[in-house]
Amino acid sequence: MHRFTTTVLKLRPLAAAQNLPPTRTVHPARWLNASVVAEPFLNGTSSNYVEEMYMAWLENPKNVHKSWDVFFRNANAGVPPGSAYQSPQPLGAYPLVSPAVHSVLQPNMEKVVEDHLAVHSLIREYQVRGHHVAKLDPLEISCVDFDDAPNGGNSSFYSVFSSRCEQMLCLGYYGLAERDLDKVFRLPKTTFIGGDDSALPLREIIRRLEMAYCQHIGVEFMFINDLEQCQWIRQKFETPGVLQFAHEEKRTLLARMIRSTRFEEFLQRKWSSEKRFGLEGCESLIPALKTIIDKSSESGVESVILGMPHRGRLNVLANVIRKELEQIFCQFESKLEAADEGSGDVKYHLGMYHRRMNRVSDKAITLSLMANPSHLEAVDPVVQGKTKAEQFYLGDTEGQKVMSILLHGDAAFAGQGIVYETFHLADLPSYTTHGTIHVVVNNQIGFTTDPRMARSSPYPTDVARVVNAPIFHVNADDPEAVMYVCNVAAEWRSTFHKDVVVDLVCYRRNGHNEIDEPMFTQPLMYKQIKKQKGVLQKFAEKMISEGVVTRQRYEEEISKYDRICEEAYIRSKDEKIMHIKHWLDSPWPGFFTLDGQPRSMTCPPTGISEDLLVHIGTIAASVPEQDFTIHGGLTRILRGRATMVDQRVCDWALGEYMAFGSLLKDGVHVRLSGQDVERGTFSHRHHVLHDQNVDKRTCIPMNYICPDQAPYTVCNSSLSEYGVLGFELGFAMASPNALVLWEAQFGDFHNTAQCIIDQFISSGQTKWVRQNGIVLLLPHGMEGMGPEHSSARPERFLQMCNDDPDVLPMLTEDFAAQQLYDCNWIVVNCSNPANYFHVLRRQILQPYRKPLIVFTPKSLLRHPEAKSSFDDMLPGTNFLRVIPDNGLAASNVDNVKRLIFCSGKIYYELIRERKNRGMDQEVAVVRLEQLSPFPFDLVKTESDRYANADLVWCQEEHKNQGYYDYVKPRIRTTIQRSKPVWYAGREPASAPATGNKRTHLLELQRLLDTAFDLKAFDLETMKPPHGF
Ligand SMILES: Cc1ncc(C[n+]2csc(CCOP(=O)(O)OP(=O)(O)O)c2C)c(N)n1
Ligand SMILES: [Mg+2]
Repeated sequence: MHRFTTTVLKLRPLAAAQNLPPTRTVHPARWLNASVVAEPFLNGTSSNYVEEMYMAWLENPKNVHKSWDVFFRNANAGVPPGSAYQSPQPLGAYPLVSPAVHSVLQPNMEKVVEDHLAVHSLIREYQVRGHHVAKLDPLEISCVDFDDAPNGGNSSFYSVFSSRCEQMLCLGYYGLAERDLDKVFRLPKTTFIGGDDSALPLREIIRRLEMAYCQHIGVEFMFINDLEQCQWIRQKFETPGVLQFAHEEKRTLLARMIRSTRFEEFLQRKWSSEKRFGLEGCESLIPALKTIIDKSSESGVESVILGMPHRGRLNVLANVIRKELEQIFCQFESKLEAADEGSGDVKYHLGMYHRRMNRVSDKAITLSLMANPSHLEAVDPVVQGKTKAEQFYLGDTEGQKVMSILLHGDAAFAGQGIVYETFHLADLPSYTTHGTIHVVVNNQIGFTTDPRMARSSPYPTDVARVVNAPIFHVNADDPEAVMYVCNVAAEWRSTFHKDVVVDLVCYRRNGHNEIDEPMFTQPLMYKQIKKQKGVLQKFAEKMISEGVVTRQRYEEEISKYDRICEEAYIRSKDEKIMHIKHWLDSPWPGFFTLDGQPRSMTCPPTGISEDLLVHIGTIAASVPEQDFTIHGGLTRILRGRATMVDQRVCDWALGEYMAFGSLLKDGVHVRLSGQDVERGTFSHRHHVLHDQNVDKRTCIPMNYICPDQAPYTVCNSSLSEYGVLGFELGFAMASPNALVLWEAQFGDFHNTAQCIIDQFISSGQTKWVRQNGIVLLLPHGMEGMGPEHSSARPERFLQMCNDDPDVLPMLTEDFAAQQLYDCNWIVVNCSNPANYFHVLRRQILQPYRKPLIVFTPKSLLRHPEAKSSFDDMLPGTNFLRVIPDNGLAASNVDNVKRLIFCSGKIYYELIRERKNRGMDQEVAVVRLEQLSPFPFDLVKTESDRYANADLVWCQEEHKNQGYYDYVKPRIRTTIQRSKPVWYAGREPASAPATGNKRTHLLELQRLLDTAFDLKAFDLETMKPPHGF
C-alpha cells in the first residue's frame, strides 16, 4: 500500500511539494461590494476568507470581530480603498486568539487573515489527502508513494507512523509555527470538526482532523463536484464522536466476526486439503455486508442482488445469504450424485436466492447471489441488469426497494475493463440502478502478483472516481471502523442514489487458495502476515477490555457456533443427491411446472390477425402526439409505411414493429437496447421521433398500441458491448415474460462482449440450470464494407451449438419443439421480414426460454424483394425453419440438376444470377433460416425431393467462416453420406472480408459462377477449393 511517511511530507501544500514558492490562487470576489474588493490587502485567496466573514457580518454584525465590523461598515459606506481598515481594539478584547498569545502579538490584521487562511488550507488538505496517511494497512507495508510515481519503487517496505501533531514542522508549509498551536481559529463552514464550537485552538483542530481522516478510515471524496454531497460526507466523518457504538451494536459485531472466522476455521479443520478461497485476513467482510444489508433494509430495501468472485464466497453463502450449512458442507463430498443437469461446480459459481426476515430491521428481505463464471468481474453488468429489471417490474423508479452490491478483488477491480464499462452505466436513465455499493476485498495481492506490478494507480479503486463515487478506504482489522463505513455507504446510497465504494484494506493469510505456497513469491509480506494476530482475537480482546462482553460469554459464543457447524456437518452426511435447481438465483415462479418442466412442449402459431397488422402498421406510420413536428425525411419514411400497410406488405422494420407491437399488446414487455438502436444504425427503425422544434421532446409511437399494453423500452446505450450485453442478459434473467433484445452496431463488434457470449449465453443453462431468452441482433453480410463491418462471425456461434453433427435424430412429430428445448441456443438468419416477425414472437410464445442469435440484414433492409406479404403473418402461419424453392424448379423436380442450400442475403444474389442465366428449371435454391438447431427433418425433405441433383452449400463468407463447417457434416448425416456436399463461396481467409470494393464484386461473381457452373464439381476437372 502506501508509503506511510509523515504528515510533514504528505500534507504539505502541493506547491511546496513541488519545491515551488507557495502560490496563491486568485478567486474573484463573488459577493463583496466593490469597495471591499478594492481593499489592497484583500488579494489572492484571502478574498475567500473575507467573503465568508462578510456573509457572516451581513447576517449579523456581531458574528464577526469588532475590527471586521468596523471594516465592513466603512467599506459599505464607500470609504476609499486602503482606508476602510482600522486597527482593532487592543488584543485583550480579541476573541479568536488565546490571551497568552495576545499579549505578545502586535495587532496585524493581515497576519490574522493569513493565519486563518493557512488553517483553512490545512483543513482542506486533510480532507483532500488525509487518506494518504491514514493507517489503512493492517500489515503496515507499503508500495505506493502518492506524491511521486503511483508505484514508487524507492519506498521503504515497512514504514513507521508518527504522530502528526508532534511533527509541527509541517505547519511551516502553511506559514504557521508551533507558537500558533494554542491560537484559536474560526472554523470554515466546510468542516464539522468543531461540533458545537465554531472556533478551536489549532492544536485541537489538528487533533480532530487526525481523528477524522488519518486513523483507520481514509475518505476519498473531495473530487466530487457536488457541494452538498461533499458536505454530507464531511459531516459523517468529521463530527466528533461519530465512531462510537452502543454495547449492543458491538456485541452483534463480535458475533458476526465469530461466525465469519470460525466458519473458515471449521472448513480448514474438516477439509484441510481442499481449495476454498478462504476469507482469512478479511473476516470483517461478513459484518461489512451484513451492516450494508441491515441499514438498507431499514431504509426500505426489500431485495438485494449480489455479485461476487471466489474469495469468501462460501462464507457469504453461509453467513450472509444464510444457505443451510449442510448444503454447503456436502459440496465437499465427491460422491454427491447430480439430480439434474449443471456443471456441478456449485461452491464457487452457482447462485442462490433466499427470502427471510432481517433481524435488525424486522422486515422481510430477499437476497440473491448471482451465479457467475470464473471470469472475474464479468458478472458485474449482469447483476446491474437484473437489478434494473426488478426495479422496473416493481415500479421502483428510485431504487428504493431493490439494490445491488458488487464485491471485487483488488487486482480484478483495477485490471478488468468491464468494471469501467459497468460504472459508466451508473447514471444512464435506462440503465441506472440508482446506486450500487461496491465492496473491495483489497488483500493487496492478486494470485501471486503484488500491486506494484498489477496496476498503475495508487489505489485499486481509482476507477470509481469517473462516476464521482466516494471511496471509503478502511483498515479491515478494525471491525468497528468497517461497520461505520458500511453504515455510511448504505446511507449514502439511500440519500443520493449513487454508487459508493468500500475498500476493505486487508491481507490474505494463506496462498491464493489454501494449498498454494505464498512464500515463493511474497516472502516479506508473508513473514509479516505470519506475525499478524487474527482480527477476531484482537477485536475480542478489545471488547473484553472495554467490558462489552466477558471472556466467558465470548468463549460460549464461539462454542455455540462451532456446535452449529458440527451438527450441520453430521446432517450433511445424509445428503446424497445434489439438486442444482436449489441453487437458482432467479426462479421464475409459475413459468415451469413444480418439478421445473415446461408447461407444454409445443409452440402455438405465431401469426396475428389482419386487423392487428393494420392497426400496428398504422401506428408505425403515424405521429401519435399533437403538434409534434418531425423531420421531412421521416415524414416520407412514415408515408412509405402507410403505403406498405395499404399494399399489405412489410419491410424489415415494419415486420419488427409488428412483432414488438403484438407482444406489447399481449402484455409482454419489450426492451431493445444497444448502440443507436432508437433510430437504427442503418436509419431504418425510427422508434423514437424527435420534435424538430422542441429540445428533448420525443415520441415513441410503439407505446400507443393500446391502453393496457405493456411498456416498450428502447434505449441507445453507452458505447460498450461487454457491459451492455451483460446488462441485458441480466435484465432478461429477471422475468421470462419479456422480450429483451440487444443489437450490435455491426455484428463484428459483438466480440468485445465475447465473455458474456461464451460464459453466460451459450453455456449458462448447462452450467447453472438457468434459462434465458435474450435476443442478439447482429447485422451481418458481405457488402464490400471491409473486414470490420461485414461479419458477425456465424461460424463462432455455430461452433458453440450443442447438437451432434454426426447423429441423425429420430424425426418424430414433435422433433422441432424437442430440438429447440434441447439446444443451448437458437441461431437464425432470416431472409424476409415475416420470418423475422415469427421468430421474435416464437421467442415468447414457446414454453421455455433459449437465447436467440439473429444475423440481421443491412442492404436487405431496403431490398425491394425482401418484403413479406401480410398473408405470411396471419393466424396459422409460423416461423419457417427452411424455405423451399417455390419457383419453376420445385414444379419439375426431376429436371433439377443442382440443389443449392444457402442462408441469408446470398439467396437474393443467387436467384438474380439464376434468372440471368435462365437456369430456373435446373437449379433449386433452398434457404436455411434456422441454422441451429439444425432442421434435419426439412433438409431431408428437400434433398429427397431433388433426388437427381447434386448438392451445393453456397455462402458469401469465406470458407473457414460463415456456416459451411457447421452445415456440411449435418447435411451429410441427413443424406446418410450418399452424396458429396460441394462448396461455392469465398476461399479461406484470415480476415472476414476485403476492403476493396472491386475485389469484393469479383469474389462475389466468382462464387456465383461456381454455384451455377454445373460442371464445376466434375471430379476430373475440379480445382481444390470446392472439395467435398
Ligand atoms: C478474467 C480473469 N482472468 C484471470 C483469472 C484467473 N484468476 C483467478 S483469481 C485471480 C487473482 C485475483 O486477484 P484479486 O482480484 O485481487 O482477488 P483475490 O484472489 O486476491 O481475492 C486470477 C488472476 C480469472 N479468474 N478471471
Ligand atoms: Mg487480491
